[in-house]
Amino acid sequence: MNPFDLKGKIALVTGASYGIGYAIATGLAGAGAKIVFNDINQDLVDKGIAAYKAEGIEAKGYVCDVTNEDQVNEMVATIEKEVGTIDVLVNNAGIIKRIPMHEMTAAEFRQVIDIDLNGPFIVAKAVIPSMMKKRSGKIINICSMMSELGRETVSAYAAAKGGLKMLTKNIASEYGEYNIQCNGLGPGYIATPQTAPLRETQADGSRHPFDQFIIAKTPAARWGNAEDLVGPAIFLSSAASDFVNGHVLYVDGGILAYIGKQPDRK
Ligand code: NAP
Ligand code: GCO
Repeated sequence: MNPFDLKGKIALVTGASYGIGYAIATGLAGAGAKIVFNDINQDLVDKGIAAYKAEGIEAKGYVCDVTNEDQVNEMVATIEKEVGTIDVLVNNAGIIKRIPMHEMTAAEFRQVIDIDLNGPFIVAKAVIPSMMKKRSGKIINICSMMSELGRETVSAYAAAKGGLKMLTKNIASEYGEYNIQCNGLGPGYIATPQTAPLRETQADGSRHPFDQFIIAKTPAARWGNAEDLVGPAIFLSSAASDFVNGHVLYVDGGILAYIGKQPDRK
């Protein structure tokens, strides 16, 4: 029996029209899962469905704001009626606001916390009852380097992702007896639209200072690609991880292990 086989499983990936969510969903489909996903508006959902179809994946897409409990409950009920019980939830939807904390408004802080922390709570809460009945389920929360580290301008995001790490451990603790495993996936710095501003080529043609910084901080000496997350996501979604619970698997090229390259060392 192949422990990584997802045939017969239904996986919900939030915010998965593109970016990391899309790559993870495509990978889970490649391992045999049926993909359902949501995004914030119909235009994104339609684009996502078309992109999955181009990959030969018949994904079902739903318009749903993960911060809206009524929308989430309706989406989960519709999926359970139209497709079946959700076996795997990947809480991927998220935003970041890069603003110095003393300039950030409370409303901006709350918006990041709402999407990046309250959203995963709301969606996990909606899928857990059916997983409890089935006595089986996988919940994967997309954490971050900022679940462990801080940096300038990302106070709200770090607070949310730090909280998401602890929400992951608490879901693991509270629902492990129902054979539900909840783990985090902690991407390092990944080349997606969300990090595009950090990789922009400068007017003089040089690399963005932050781009150079990340290369020096990463033993792999490169930014990650969304595809680097697929294998770890399949692992955490499959029987291969049935005794892995409450863990955050960092997929960061080694950033968290490394003090960083000495500036003048070639
Ligand atoms: P992305 O390119 O910005 O994609 C995020 C997706 O989530 C977008 O489709 C976005 O829709 C959607 N979304 C935003 N708010 C939503 C809401 N309220 N309800 C439903 N969907 C919503 O981001 P990404 O780089 O793929 O990141 C995906 C996840 O990985 C995020 O949780 C992020 O924090 C995390 N992460 C990213 C990196 C990285 O380096 N890229 C590293 C570590 C962790 P819109 O297009 O409308 O915004
Ligand atoms: C930033 C980046 C990071 C990445 C990711 C790192 O501004 O520092 O956006 O936060 O998105 O979360 O793991």
